Amino acid sequence: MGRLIIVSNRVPSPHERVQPVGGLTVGLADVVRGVESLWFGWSGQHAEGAAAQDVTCETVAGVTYATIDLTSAQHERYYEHFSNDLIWPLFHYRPGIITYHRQDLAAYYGVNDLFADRLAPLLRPDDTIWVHDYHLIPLGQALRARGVTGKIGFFLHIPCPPWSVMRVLPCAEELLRAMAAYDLIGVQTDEDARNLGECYEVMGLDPTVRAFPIGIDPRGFEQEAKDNVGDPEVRRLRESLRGRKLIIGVDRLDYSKGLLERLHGYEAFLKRFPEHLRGVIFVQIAPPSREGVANYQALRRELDELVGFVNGKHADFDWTPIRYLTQPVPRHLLASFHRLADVALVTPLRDGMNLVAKEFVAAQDDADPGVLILSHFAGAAPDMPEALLVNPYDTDEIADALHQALTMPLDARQKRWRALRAEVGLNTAAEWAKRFLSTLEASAPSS
Ligand code: ADQ
Repeated sequence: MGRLIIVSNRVPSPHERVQPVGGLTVGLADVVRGVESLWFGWSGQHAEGAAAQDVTCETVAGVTYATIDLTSAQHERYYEHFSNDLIWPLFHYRPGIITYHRQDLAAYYGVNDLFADRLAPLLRPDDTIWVHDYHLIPLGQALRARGVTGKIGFFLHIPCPPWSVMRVLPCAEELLRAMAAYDLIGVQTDEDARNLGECYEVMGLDPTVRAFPIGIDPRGFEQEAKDNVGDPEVRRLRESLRGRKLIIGVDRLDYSKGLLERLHGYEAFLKRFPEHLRGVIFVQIAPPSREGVANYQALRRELDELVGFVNGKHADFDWTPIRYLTQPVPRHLLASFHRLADVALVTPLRDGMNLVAKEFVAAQDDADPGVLILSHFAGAAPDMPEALLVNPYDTDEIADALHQALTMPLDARQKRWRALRAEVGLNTAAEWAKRFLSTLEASAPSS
């Protein structure tokens, strides 16, 4: 095999290059070990004028990171508008909140063409190219137009809706036709694969679409959780609980994660099961993301208000039911926080996979495992039936699940956790990447 070329909107930050975090960077770090690799994408920086579009290269531990800057106009139209205010909500089954402008579509193609222009000269004929996510759907086609002949695969990290939702996108057929230029299209779940297959059937196309559910590095995360339980910050959390049960939520502040619905569910739980009042603490960690997008700003205001309302209504002078943190928490602390928790609330309204559910499972231990409450609408749900599965729109179902989790006997918790841990241990990030790449290598060459 020649080199492996990874392309994603954002290239890992210099810190992540040395110590990879998150499913994607960890999974790929394992695959790129021993293979000559290049990772291409946006630097995360803004710069104006022609200089912004020059490629900067840095090699760390055998991987070359090649980045370009974007102008603030490109960033706004390609990233904030088209990618995150149109494709993201639509693919998460939310056509009611999309915004579409033709100029944004033009900017989206413009940045994909720019990526192709800058990447093509760096390529060799036997390179294998793996493009990631919804920001870069037309990149494969753009590379082909520039004479690139090697294998090019694409992985969609977010859900894929059925044709009846997809067709709301004014440029749906154009984008799907562009996506069909890849030799292999990977999605998270069988449902996503069926939905995309249906779209292509309507269009009379038949590209290769397969499900490759992404995983985590469970041993690494478990180790991190164990290694840091003695950390002063983790001790501070433990001591502050004073024997109360800990319910944890960890998400990017995003409407797809069902944070408002989760808080309503927790409030219903406090009302219906008053025996738990003062006996539990819900720590929700939700650092803001995509703050330039209006829907995210509105959600943040609503969350501030709802947390204040629930705390004001149910708190006592020596107990507050919700601790709500919008500052990011370092990953090693997060792992140990998960380990301390008795229950994790993972209730997205729709999620490609949801790695937090898997991380919570990896961080627990057999002696006294916590319980995972998981939305049916997370891509992780079909493979995690031993979680307490809930419909996040049903606040009473969340309330019931919380009560069930907090009162579940040890042997039942162990039984569920062992099955979940086995699944998380089998389907790792490294396995995911290997499966995708070997299927890509075996795929028929594109015409
Ligand atoms: P995300 O929407 O970002 O990813 P998710 O998979 O849950 O969602 O999380 C990604 C990572 O970010 C996890 O490793 C998690 O620990 C970390 N993270 C999340 N919230 C955090 C917080 N508050 N503080 C610190 N770290 C936090 C997209 C798709 C998902 C899919 C992934 C991978 O939306 O459905 O699972 O890609 O394919």
